[in-house]
Amino acid sequence: MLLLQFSTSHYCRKARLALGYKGISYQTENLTPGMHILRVKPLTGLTTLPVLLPQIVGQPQAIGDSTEIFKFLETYQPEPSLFLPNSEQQTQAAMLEDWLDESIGTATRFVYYQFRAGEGKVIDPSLFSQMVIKVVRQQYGINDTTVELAKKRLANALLVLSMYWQKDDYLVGSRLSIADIAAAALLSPLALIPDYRQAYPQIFERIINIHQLCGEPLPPGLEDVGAQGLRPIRS
Ligand SMILES: N[C@@H](CCC(=O)N[C@@H](CS)C(=O)NCC(=O)O)C(=O)O
Repeated sequence: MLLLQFSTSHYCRKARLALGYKGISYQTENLTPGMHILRVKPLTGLTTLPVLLPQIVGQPQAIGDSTEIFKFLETYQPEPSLFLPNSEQQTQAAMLEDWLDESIGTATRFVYYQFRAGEGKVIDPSLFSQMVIKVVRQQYGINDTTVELAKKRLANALLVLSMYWQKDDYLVGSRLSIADIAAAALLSPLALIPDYRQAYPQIFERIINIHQLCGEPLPPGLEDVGAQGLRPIRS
């Protein structure tokens, strides 16, 4: 299988976590933002990444959108399952995943690019990096006002997710689901922002655990913490 991705995208990380959890071997092709449309739109009709190309006879040529990739992977290789056996719990996990995709992943993007353009400029002050950040900010309408709204949305989400993850190791049910994977991927850009790291240590502990369960390298900002070893998820 081939995963078309932006190497730094948190939605592409989400797809990699699922592939890793299922132990499916795949290759990645990193696309250049802007130019990616030429490759992706004829395949899916969408402009977004990730896109999975199964490259297997009898399977679809291309699957766009991380949620659709989850569904495909679950049918293609049911075990280990990312869908919960209890249908009520699976519906709840799917609702959480959708909320994380549509609302929280976007809020993370706003807060992250605001940080990278300001306080976090030192991470990569190069002209190229700052130019990419500027284009992304324009593309998504990221400015002081929209960032403040995103921060409020995120604060609420982090409170709720901390509560869920503190009560149980998993957001829904008693094993890893699409909700945990979506949360781990879509909150991961916050690992580079000191305020979030200090305020929500247990969230980042969970993000590390989930990456380890999925065999996915840790996101920027967590590599060193991960090496020290954190409390494992209870079995
Ligand atoms: N709902 C989509 C969102 C994916 C998404 O927003 N991808 C961004 C990268 S993080 C993208 O491809 N943006 C480029 C564009 O919209 O042209 C999914 O889950 O796959």
